[in-house]
Amino acid sequence: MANGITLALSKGRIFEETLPLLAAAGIVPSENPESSRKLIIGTNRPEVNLVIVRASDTPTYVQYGAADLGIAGKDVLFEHGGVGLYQPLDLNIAKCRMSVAVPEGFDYAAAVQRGARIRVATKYMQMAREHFAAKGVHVDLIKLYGSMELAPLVGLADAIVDLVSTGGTLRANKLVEVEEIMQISSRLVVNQAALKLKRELLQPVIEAFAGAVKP
Ligand code: PRT
Ligand code: MG
Repeated sequence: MANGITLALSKGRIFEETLPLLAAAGIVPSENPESSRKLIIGTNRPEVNLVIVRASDTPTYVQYGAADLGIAGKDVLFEHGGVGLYQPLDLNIAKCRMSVAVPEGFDYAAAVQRGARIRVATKYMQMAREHFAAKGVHVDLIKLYGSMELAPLVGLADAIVDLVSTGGTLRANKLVEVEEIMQISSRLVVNQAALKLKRELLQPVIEAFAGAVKP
């Protein structure tokens, strides 16, 4: 794939919401990763391939040049740190927010007020650490890899830091949002070396994406 370009995408919401952007760049995937088990997917353009990766792995593939470009959530980019990545565009897709949530009965404001140590379960250690440090709130962070909503229900944590979109998952587990940390959307990330070496292939894709971004 040295002569072409490789785009790293995760399946699910990012893949679905990227399809119209790809179409604007004249790129149509030959298979749907949801039904295919292939991890390398061709397109209508012989020089463009897609690689299907875990959402949190996208920045790593692009950082090391295994993919020339990719699409990743701000949450994922924040945890990765962004080393080696050029981030030319906010694509305004896969939107949600990073928030602090607690069980319905827990008085978060009072706990913060009296300077209690709060136990917080999250997959987003970097984001949580910086948020609470900036507020001067003492926390013990507990790293989880998923189903954060369960942690306060079984006494593992007082609070969680997680992504919220409709709020349905929080409601279903009797949790309430008490603080929004930041608005999240997905960005286009490009390998810095590839941008120089493959500019004539990458630049038109970046420009087509820019023209197709919805406000
Ligand atoms: O596979 P891996 O664990 O590495 O990643 P992932 O499961 O986070 O991937 P995926 O495909 O689910 O999410 C990819 C990106 O979509 C994330 O990095 C976010 O930037 C973005 N995104 C947008 C979301 C959501 N909305 C979202 N609602 N990612 C996750 N959620 C989850 C959230 O964690 C919670 O469990 O959905 C649940 C809440 O949804 P509501 O609608 O009930 O509030
Ligand atoms: Mg998920």
